[in-house]
Amino acid sequence: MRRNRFNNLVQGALFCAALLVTAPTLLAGGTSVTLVTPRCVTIGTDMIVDLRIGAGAPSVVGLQSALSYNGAVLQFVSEEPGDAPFDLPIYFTHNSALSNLSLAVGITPPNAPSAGNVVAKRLRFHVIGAAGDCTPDQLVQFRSDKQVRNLLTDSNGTAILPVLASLNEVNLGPGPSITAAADIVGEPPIGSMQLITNLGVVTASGCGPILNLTFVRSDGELVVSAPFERANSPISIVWTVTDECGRSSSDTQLVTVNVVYGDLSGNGIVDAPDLAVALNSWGTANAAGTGDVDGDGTINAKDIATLLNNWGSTTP
Ligand SMILES: [Ca+2]
Ligand SMILES: [Ca+2]
Repeated sequence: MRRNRFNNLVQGALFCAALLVTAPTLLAGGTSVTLVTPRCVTIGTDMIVDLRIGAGAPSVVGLQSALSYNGAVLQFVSEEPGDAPFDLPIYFTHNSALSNLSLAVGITPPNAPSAGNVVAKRLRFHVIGAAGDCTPDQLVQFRSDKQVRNLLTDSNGTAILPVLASLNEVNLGPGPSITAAADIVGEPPIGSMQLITNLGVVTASGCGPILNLTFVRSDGELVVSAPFERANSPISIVWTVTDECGRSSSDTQLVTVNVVYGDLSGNGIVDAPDLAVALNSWGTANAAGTGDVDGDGTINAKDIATLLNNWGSTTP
């Protein structure tokens, strides 16, 4: 089975919940910082910002950060501890008028320094306003401040440059959802073992504005509307939506070609008229699949053999 891109059948309720954007930023002093920020968030939800020190940091014992946030969208709620070994709050200030935060945390001596890959501090915000157009701006970002530099320190209090730190805003909004259309049971036209059918509407939601919709058909067809062959019935279609937060959800639709295998004449039994249809189409291929019992695109001895193998079978 192969995975196919399918970008134009998403209909129904789409809403903007969050948008993950990776924007490399370079601060003064060679500080290398990556912001991963959901620009779109749902009003009324909370958002957690992880202040994470990157992997491979050399013997860190302290972190100092100056941050600012978009006060039109976010309301600062609380500071929360990071993960071990960062157990030592040093200072924390919040200036609500300026939408600024300044903080420092550390490791209580004589505990061992950290090599990074750890969340040193968590910040909780409440979403009070719409983030607007989901363009790649950060809602929370490092601030340039002469008094409070963004830096990591070692056990001598010396700054470690480049700082390996990032802000990861964890979106707590609802994940994506997807609902495929109802299962289909259909009869192919007389003379054919293939069903051509409208699959209906797939409804998907998630953080946007762009949702990526893919499908996998169990018969390996790459075109979702390709005919469904009786030889492959029932055929499953697994629909998957992936939103801009990288989260996915799937739903399955089943298509059943409802005819006894080989009944080209449509009278409910595999019999002599079916043989006549196949022989009349011998050696040809046609888009409607007339006479093609096994669905391989040509009418030949294999179709006759399949007919004979099913001789006398009836539609239940
Ligand atoms: Ca028949
Ligand atoms: Ca055939």
